[in-house]
Amino acid sequence: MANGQYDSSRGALIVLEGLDRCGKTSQSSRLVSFLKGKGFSVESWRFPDRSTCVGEMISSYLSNKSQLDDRTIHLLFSANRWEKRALMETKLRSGTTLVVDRYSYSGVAFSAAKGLDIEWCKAPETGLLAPDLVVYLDITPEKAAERGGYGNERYEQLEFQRKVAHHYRVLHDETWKIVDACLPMEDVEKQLRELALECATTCQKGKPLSHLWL
Ligand code: NYM
Ligand code: MG
Repeated sequence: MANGQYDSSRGALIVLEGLDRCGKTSQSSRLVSFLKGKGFSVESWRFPDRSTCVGEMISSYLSNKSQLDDRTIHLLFSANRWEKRALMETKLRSGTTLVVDRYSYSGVAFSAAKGLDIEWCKAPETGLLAPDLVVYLDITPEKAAERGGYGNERYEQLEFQRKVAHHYRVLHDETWKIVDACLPMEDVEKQLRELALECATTCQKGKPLSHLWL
């Protein structure tokens, strides 16, 4: 009988990353439905979580209703993850899988695209829970821009997205699963399902939780 908390069954932390308009949001809701259908307890999360006080400040910044210094907004995005960290751990340990639309990698890639030092950007993320799976929905900034256009939020501009794409390339490691986001939606969905199922099953068997940065 396992008595240590580290060898008990748990939910998986699955993160979807990518440029704006890469299809993360649609794919994450499809994936959640699929995993539910397979009998997993699963929730859909996203960062920024705009429902908190910190999230409201972020939302107001993104919609150009407020101005903030680049480092200040960076730390707010990070604080928005920290304020959800305890709940995240509770959910995972109680067996709920979380499919998360953006995480620390967005935090670093978007802020580094403004010229902030990448190591400085990573520092406040240290100690957050490490994802069990990072799927990068790969699309060129040009193709993403063709998809029904961007909204009016800050960062949703081709030139900026090119810099973000560059920083995702710098950040990624061999554990990331890269999925071609330009494939038909059903093909992207199928690849995500396979990756997520394998990951959720491994976590069910008691894979230990770990922390950023790996
Ligand atoms: N974003 C998101 C950041 O700049 N830093 C972060 O830590 C996170 C999580 O917020 N353009 C940016 C990326 C997006 C924007 O996210 C809003 P979304 O997924 O479009 O709501
Ligand atoms: Mg967006």
